Amino acid sequence: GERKPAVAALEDADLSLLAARESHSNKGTFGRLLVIAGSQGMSGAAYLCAKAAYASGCGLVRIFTPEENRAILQTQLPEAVITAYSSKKAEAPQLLEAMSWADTIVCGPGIGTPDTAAGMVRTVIKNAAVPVLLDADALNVIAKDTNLLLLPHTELVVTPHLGEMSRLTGDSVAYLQNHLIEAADEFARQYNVICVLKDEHTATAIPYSQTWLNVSGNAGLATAGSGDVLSGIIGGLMAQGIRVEQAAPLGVYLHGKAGEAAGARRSMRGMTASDIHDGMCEILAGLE
Ligand code: NPW
Ligand code: AMP
Ligand code: MG
Repeated sequence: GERKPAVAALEDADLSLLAARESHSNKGTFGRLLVIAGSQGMSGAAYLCAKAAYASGCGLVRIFTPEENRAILQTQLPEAVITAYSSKKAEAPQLLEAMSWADTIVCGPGIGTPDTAAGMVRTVIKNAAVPVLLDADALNVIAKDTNLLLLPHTELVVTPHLGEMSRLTGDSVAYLQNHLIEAADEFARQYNVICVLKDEHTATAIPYSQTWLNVSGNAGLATAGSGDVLSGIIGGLMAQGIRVEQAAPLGVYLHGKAGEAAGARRSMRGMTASDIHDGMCEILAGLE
């Protein structure tokens, strides 16, 4: 029968879910995030995601990316540690080593969908011992074999936009747009994942529990790389030890607030995904 999920919205008062930054601390206190992202021609996705994780307060970010991206990422984001894989040898042993270092894994922004990317997604789902967020091309890989999500897995967050969700479920974008909450809720229960179904008002479904409808944000967020920033924010919150069921809706809300701050400074038309990083700092500064 029809099951109507309970829906609620976060508001500014809920930003208190971000506890004060522990003063007796070091970078390890704030978590290690592995970002599996980027491909040749898409180093930007890795940059935007990793930088957003730092902007959320994460202590250490390591980027797993093709060798071609090493120099550019080290230059753009010297704070990140780079583990680069070469197309000349198998990446799985290197990936498993990097995964064993991490408190949380984000996989997918800009990885493309060739066989190497598919192999990495499979390796992550099958072998991760920590919470995982799957975004972008990781979802496009899974769309070709949704049974991957039925494998035993650690806590999983998926962050599809409507195009990606349409590939995952076979539903049309128009249908999903009109049934956003139900679609997120059904997917969450079917695969036991937290489903962040992104649109103007993103729905975040926690399986067999609450579904959140986001109210922050603006049309300035409709820009290239905006979703890569979101996966970095949520991953960064998860790595800091915020419970996954809280990190997902909180990250979505913060991303929206950061977008509002960026829009106010740069205009909704003029802002780019990088401005969302600055917006994050502005919002977080207001909380400290
Ligand atoms: P339309 O026709 O545009 O309205 P794809 P992608 C639809 C990386 N990036 N409501 C959309 O519809 C990403 O991380 C790298 C309705 C279109 O059909 C990925 O790995 C960047 N429709 C990879 O690129 C910056 C919606 O979905 C389709 C919708 C490909 O990701 C850019 C487009 O989706 C990018 O982030 C909505 N709310 N949202 C870089 N600089 O390195 C989406 N659609 O084909 O999955 O392409 O999202 O660009
Ligand atoms: P992606 O398509 O993966 O780059 O993700 C886009 C991000 O921007 C998601 O978090 C969306 O919820 C957000 N977004 C896109 N368009 C809008 C809009 N018109 N209003 C508010 N948020 C949006
Ligand atoms: Mg995206």
